[in-house]
Amino acid sequence: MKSEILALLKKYQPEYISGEEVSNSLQVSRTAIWKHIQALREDGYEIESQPRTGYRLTKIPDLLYPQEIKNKLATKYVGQQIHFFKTINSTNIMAKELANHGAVNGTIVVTEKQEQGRGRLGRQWISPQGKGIWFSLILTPEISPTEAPKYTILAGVAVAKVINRYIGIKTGIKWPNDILVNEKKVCGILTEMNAEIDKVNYIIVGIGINVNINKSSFPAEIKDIATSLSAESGHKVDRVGLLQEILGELEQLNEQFINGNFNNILAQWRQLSVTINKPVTITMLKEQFTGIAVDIEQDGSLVIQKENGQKTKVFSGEVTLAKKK
Ligand code: BT5
Repeated sequence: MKSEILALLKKYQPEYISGEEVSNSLQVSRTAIWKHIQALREDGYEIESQPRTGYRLTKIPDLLYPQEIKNKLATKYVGQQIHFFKTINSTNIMAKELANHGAVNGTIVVTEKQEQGRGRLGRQWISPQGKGIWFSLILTPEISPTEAPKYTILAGVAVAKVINRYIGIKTGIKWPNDILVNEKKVCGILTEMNAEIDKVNYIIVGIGINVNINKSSFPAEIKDIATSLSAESGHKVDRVGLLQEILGELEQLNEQFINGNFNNILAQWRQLSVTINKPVTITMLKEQFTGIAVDIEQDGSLVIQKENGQKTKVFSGEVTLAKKK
């Protein structure tokens, strides 16, 4: 009922709607309406009330509420089920729990703040309150475990394309999972899976985007490597709108992938990549070498041409781009 009342208020915005009209169209008592209005106010919605005129919505809070994300969301399944938390340890951890309990394909977990946001290999992902988009998408494609890394590629393309289009600033993808603006990291992706030997049960695509973070508020350990969309564009970014665009793009690319068109996604990745044709240093767990990143393969691996001309495929590791002279 609360969300139906909210929907009515939005429909009438910026005008008033009378208590009587709400009561008639939703078949609910005036006292119940008042209680729901109070609850909406507690959620951060600003609603004016006038004795004979009724109610008027004057401000929607800057929060990633499911009802806001779902409002006019143009997807069939991605983001149609939303689990929202004001604070959580990590959306990837919660997404795994939900997937283990049968969450449907396309479910997302979204939060305002992560207390144990995670990067790869147990690294930390800094996720301050109300300033970013920290979310995880659960997908259940019928693929083999070797195909899972393709989801990092797919998600990178989705985020980079949307930032270019929606915010109008130029992004690049650094293999395997970083989205950069002006050579600094604005987004990281953590793809995890649950699988048997030859079948994926589910994929979790965790995406963290620094949206409205002041450069000065990044902690010392990342202030030289991180940036945010507001810092780069010079204006505050509408997080709900941005997330809706990303969910739409993720669904479209996922459809391409499951219909056998991963090549199309790879072609877009090559266009957006800041790694291809660049001198790079690759750091793996036990090894480090340099070369030119010449291509990305179907399996999501990066092809490096070493100085002796030999080509080698890299499946995981850290890429450092040579500094511009
Ligand atoms: C990543 O790991 O870049 C993957 C980050 C994925 C975060 C999302 S948020 C929603 C979901 N839930 C989670 O718990 N995680 C996912 P990696 O490539 O390992 O990079 C981690 C490194 O990036 C850290 O060691 C820092 O150097 C740096 N870093 C940490 N927080 C950052 C931030 N907010 N912005 C930019 N860089 C950051």
